[in-house]
Order: sequence, then C-alpha cells, then structure tokens
Amino acid sequence: MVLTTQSFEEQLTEKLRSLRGTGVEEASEKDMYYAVASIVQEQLSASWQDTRKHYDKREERQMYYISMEFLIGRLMENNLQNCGLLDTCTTTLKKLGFEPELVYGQEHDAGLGNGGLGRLAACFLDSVASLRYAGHGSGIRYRYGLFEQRIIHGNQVELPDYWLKEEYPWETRRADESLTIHFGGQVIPHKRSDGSLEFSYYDTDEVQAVPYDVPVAGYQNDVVNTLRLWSAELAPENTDILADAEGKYYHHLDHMHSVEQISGFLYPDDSSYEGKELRLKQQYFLVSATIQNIIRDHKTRCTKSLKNMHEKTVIQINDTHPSLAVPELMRLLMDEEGFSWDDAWNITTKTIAYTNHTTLSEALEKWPVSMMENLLPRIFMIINEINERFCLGIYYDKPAFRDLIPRVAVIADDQVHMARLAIVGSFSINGVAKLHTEILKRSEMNDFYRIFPEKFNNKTNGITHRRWLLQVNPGLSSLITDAIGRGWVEQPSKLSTLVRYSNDSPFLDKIADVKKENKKALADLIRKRTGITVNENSIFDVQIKRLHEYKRQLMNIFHVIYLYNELKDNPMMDMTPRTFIFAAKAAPGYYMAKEIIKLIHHVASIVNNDAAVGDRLKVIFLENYNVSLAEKIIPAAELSEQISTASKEASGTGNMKMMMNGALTIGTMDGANIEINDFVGRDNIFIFGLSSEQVHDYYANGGYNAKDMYHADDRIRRILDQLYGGEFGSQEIEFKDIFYNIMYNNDPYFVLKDFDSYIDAHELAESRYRNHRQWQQMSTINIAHSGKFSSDRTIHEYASEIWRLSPVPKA
Ligand code: T68
Repeated sequence: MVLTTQSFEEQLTEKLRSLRGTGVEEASEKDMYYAVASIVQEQLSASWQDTRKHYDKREERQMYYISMEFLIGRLMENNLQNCGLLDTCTTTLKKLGFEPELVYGQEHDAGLGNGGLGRLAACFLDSVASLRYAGHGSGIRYRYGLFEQRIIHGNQVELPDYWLKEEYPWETRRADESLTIHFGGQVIPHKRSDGSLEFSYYDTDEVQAVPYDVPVAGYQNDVVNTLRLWSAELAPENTDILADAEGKYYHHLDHMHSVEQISGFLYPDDSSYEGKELRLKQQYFLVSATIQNIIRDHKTRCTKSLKNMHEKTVIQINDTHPSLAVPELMRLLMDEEGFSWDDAWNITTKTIAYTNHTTLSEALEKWPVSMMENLLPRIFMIINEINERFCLGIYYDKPAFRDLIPRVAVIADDQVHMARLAIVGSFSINGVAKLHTEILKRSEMNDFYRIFPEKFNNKTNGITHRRWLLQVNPGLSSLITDAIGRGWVEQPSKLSTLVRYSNDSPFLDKIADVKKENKKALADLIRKRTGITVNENSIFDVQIKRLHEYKRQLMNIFHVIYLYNELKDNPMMDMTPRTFIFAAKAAPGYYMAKEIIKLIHHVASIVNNDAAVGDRLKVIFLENYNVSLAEKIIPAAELSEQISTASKEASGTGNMKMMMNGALTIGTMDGANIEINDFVGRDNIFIFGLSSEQVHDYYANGGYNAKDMYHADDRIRRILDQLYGGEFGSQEIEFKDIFYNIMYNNDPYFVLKDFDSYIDAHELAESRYRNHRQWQQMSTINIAHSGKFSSDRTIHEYASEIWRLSPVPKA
C-alpha cells in the first residue's frame, strides 16, 4: 500500500506519540528516525510475511548465501526507496522542519564486514531480492562491528564499534527458531546391526544460535527476503548446570563466560587470516546454524526426506570462511538423517558452490589439525575421511595426477587447508573478475583446475546501482532519467543508451553541474570534519579502500610528494589544482599499513600548510571510512585511483562505484579494471604500469632491482631521501621502515617500478581535465558502460549458471 504524504504525516505523528512519547515540535532527530523506521518496518512486514509464506509453499530451488560478513551500512534510505516512500518521507520531514539527512544519519552503520567481500554480499542481497530470486543471507550478528577509526597525531587508533548500543529497528529476534551448536566433547562410534558405524557425541559444550532477521526489500516489487544473523547465547538449560557438573565446575564456568564471545566481534583483517581458535568457533557456529536451518526449511517446504536436497537448495559460500559447510552437511546427513557416506557426499557436492576472493597466500586459511580435532572432533573425522577418499580417488582413478596429491591434499603439514576443502566439496568454484579467474586456473589453483576443470567459472563482481547511483546521487540519477527514461533503474544495461549523449553539449553541461554540486557537498563535509577548505575547482582525486601495501596508497602519496616538489621548484608552474582524498582503515596489527597512514598525514600537514602551495594541492584523509562515508565521497569523485600491483586485486568494486558516478579511472591492468577498460575503451581510462604477466615474471626471477631505480631516477631518489632524514621526516617521525622496505626488501609491490608510468598517466589525466568538454564526454561514456557492473548482471549470471534459479512469479 502506497502512503500519501498526508497519511505518512499522520502516521509519523502517531508513532512519535506512541513510541517516543513526544509530539512533532519537541521531537529530536532520533525520535523522528525511530518513528520513520517503525512505519517502514510495518510497510515491509506484510510483504515480508507473504514472501516467507510464498517460499515455504514452494518446492522450487532456493539459494542460501553464507558469509562471515555483510557490510550493509545504513538501511533507512534504502528501505524507504525500495518500498516507494523515499520522496514522501523526505518531503514530509522537510515540511515538519527536519533535515532529512540528519534524520537518516541517526542510524549507526551496521559495519558487519571489513571491505569488498562483505559489501559484495550486501549488494548481492539487494539484487537477489530486486530480481525476485528466492535467496537468503546467513551471517553473524556481531555485537561489535569493524572498529571505529580515529586518527590521533597521524596515528590510527581503534575504538570498539558498539553498533547495538541503541535499539536496531530493522531486526526481529526469533528465539523460537533457535538452534543448538555443539563444540568439543567426545565422539563414540557404535556398530549398527548391518556392521556400519554410527556416532554419538558426549560431553559437548552447547551454544544456542538465536536468529535475528533483517528484511531485505526488493526494489518496489513486494519481495522481502531475509538476512538471518545468528547470535550466540548460552542455552537456557545450561545455566544451572554448574550444580551437577561433577569435577567440571571450572570447565562449565569457563564455557558460560565464553559463549557470548562467539558473536562478540568481527575479526578486522581483510587480507590475512588469523589462526585464532575463536575465529574457528565463529566459522563453525555460523555454518552449523545455517545448515541446520536449511535442513529444517527443506523439511517444511519439501519433504521430510533430504534425498532431493541438492535439487531444492543451493548454498553459495563467500570465500573459504564458511567451508566447514562441507563436513557439517555431511555430518548432519549421515549422523542425523541416516544417509550413507556416498549418498551424503553426492548431495553435499551438488549443493555447495564456492567463491574465491583472493590469491594472496597470506589470506589462505589453514587450521592446525590439533585445534580442529579438539574443538570439532566429529567434523575433523569427516574432513579426514574426505581427504582420504579424495587422495585415494586420485591415486586409483586418475593416476595421471598422482604426483599432485601432496599439493592438493586437504590435510597436509598437520593443517586443514580450507580452500582445498571448499574445492573438493563443491560443484562450482568461481573467481570474481576475468583476470582473477584466469590466474586461479593458470597458477594458484592450477592443480585443482587440472583435476576438476568443469568446476571453474568466472562471475565478475557488480554493485547495486540502486544504492550506488539512484540513492547516493539523486542529481545524476534524475539527469539520466530525464535523458533516457526510468528504465535503467530496473534494467541497468539501458544505461548504455547514454552514449548517445556524449556529444550533446547541454547534457554535458548538466553532467558538469551535477558533479560541481556533489563536490561542493563533499567540500562542506571536509570542512566540517577536518577544518580544511579545499578548492572546489580542483580535481577531486580519490582513493578509498582498505589500506594494504598491494593497493599502493604509498604510490599515490609519493605522487603527491612529487607534485609538491615540482611546485616548490617551480612556483609559477601551470598546474590544475588537485585535492587528493584518502580514506582507509588498516588492520590493527598491520604495521606497514599504519606507517603509510602516518605518512599520508605527515605529508598532508606539510603540503596543506605551505602558503606557497596555496589551494593548488591539498591532501585530505577522512577518518573512519565506512559505507556511509563512501556514499558521500563517491558522487563527488572525478579521478578514481585503482592502482594495485597487477594480479593482486581480485576484482575491486570501488572502481565500479566511482565509474558509475562519472569518475574516470586511473588504474593498472588488474582485477575488474581490465573489464572496465574493455567496455569504455583506452581513450576513456588512464591505464599504466606493469601487466600481471610482467609482475609474475619479475616474481619468478626474484623481482627487479629497486636500488638501481633509486639511483637512476632523481625524482624517486629525492622522495625516498625526503622520507628518511629529509624534510618529510623529522626528529620524531622518520619513515625508515617504508624506506627500508623499498630499498632492502626490494619494493615487493613495485611502487618504484610503476612510478614513472603512473606520473605519465596523471599528466595525461590532467591534460584531459583541462578540456572540460572532453572530460565530460569521457565521464558520460563511463556512466553509460557502468550498467554492466550492476550486481543485477552478476546475480543473473550466478542464478542461471550456478544456482539454476528462476525468478519467483508474483504471488
Ligand atoms: C575482496 N576481498 C578483494 N576480503 O580484495 C577484492 N578477507 O578485490 C574484491 O573485489 C572483493 O573481495 C569482492 O570480491 C576482501 O574484501 C576480505 O574482506 C577478507 C575478510 C576476512 C578474511 C579475508
């Protein structure tokens, strides 16, 4: 039911009174926020129930997306938009004297993810619902999300992100659907009458998994799917166990205190794994709760028997973090449902599909056998058997591959290799961009590719254009709609018709006006948050993403130092003013990343305060990067820095978001940049640097000689000397570890090697920028081709090629 402005206002007044005990006049923005949220939640709830009932009745296949991270950010505007109330609400709030942005801004970001992988999961949920697919998200309701970043004297300081401090209006606790998860204990085998074995468990520690459901509304289509977030609680029957726990008093006390830690916090590493037992507990907790839930769902909507489970269900695991889904499904099918190994294996390997997000070796998860055995004894037995059968299978059935066995064994060197477990136990393995999938096939997973070529496929990432264009950039969205109609909102491929406007002067002028407005808004935000006034006519050059050496924020700041040096040497230099905007969190234990943050701040403090430079060069670091901040920066970006060492960035998704908002990419031939380049053409992107093959060859031959580069290139030598002992160092701060890493660790990410071509690419970008019309044309062409990077396209591909799902017809 669509609400009119009048009835919306009436409902608001009523909600303020009943929920917050206040009237419009005295209401705070927070009161208003909760009142609006309650209206929206009510609007969604009928469709939510209908969707659930509709799915429960349907025997058709359903998809479950298991992910340790869902970086959903704020939901208010998204939900308002998807139920068609955004304009009504915004108008009403204004009429009542409220600033809508301030009201929506009351929502604390749900930061239940680190970066790209978690945000991808959130974009996928939006597309799945909007395209009417029966898909569910399953994750953990961490009490603390990704840490809040503060910068103190240039140093990153981490504060806990207690996002649930105030009531979260979108979730519904469903204690009646709680499930029990078992850890530790003993496994006892028993012989059945037919001689086969069955297993029972004793002395396990029990944890309740309590689901909290968050609605995922499709775009104005009455579909409301569910993101189910599991919270760990002590099982009620366990609370008085201390009395009769002979000799186990301290064990139980310990257990009682540790249970809630399982969903306590999100691990803040986005590119390396930490072998902490608590992380393994989190993984098993999520997987066991999800798979038990799936089995329960199957029994409700299909048959009591799970024989046909693989026909009715598909499970996508987001990276290897949920790989225990393989042995857990085996366990439940065998131990609880009475299936034989072979039948259970047949079902499992036809149900699970795995997405890989990285080739970085430090991110490959491995768990010590002893840890797995103690924490999950039955699961470990099953993994052992999976491994034995897999290795024996190769030995006898594929003798040509016998020599691969030590490299593909699921258990090797006393560790369980999670990627190998995921590959062996699934029917599909996909990379997240063309190049990434090729690298998996050709090198990182080549052994497996030779054994199971049919399992490998590519699904290039995407982003939801409804959040990342329609919602965050209303100016550009209405300009597009005025030009080509509203069809692009439901069919983003239609954005390509914008190409026609790339020679249309009035349109190009409007594109420029919208960008100008967005830059002004960002400049205001920068002024509010940092006190720095930036030149609104400067090029807004943006690099926003997690801080990692491979992403090369260091190369970006070196370029800033280079420009600064140029300006100092030649004060009359004709240069288009630039504002370099950074935002990035470093993993708390990642020393080099934190040094780079410190360097960016140090350079900023010198450059921004040099009167000789004035407003021709500014360096801005916005702290606490999260989804909401990205939403403010991206519409104002003009140059999008996607400068990873080629082969290292699996895909990237910020590249897509900025392109969709009219920024031009300066980037390496890495990840999805390659596909962006293919679509927009070389004239509409600034490509530089080594190719992935060249990088690969250098690594194979021990790298290149960074010291030679230092001696050969005056610009580089000057910058490095300035860091260590020179004017960018000081008594207290010297960036000697950055210096040493480049000089004596041979510049592992090729910052110096790519520097010259990076400068050239920037010079080309600057010269293009000077020709305003040409820049707007390039920008328009980028927007026009960005429809291919909508997650709708990605989800269609997953649905037709992996999940074999069709959209659910209207009820
Ligand atoms: C990112 N990976 C890729 N990982 O780096 C990026 N890792 O290229 C890609 O676009 C994106 O995934 C989506 O496919 C991550 O974000 C993590 O966040 C992560 C978290 C925990 C452990 C390991």
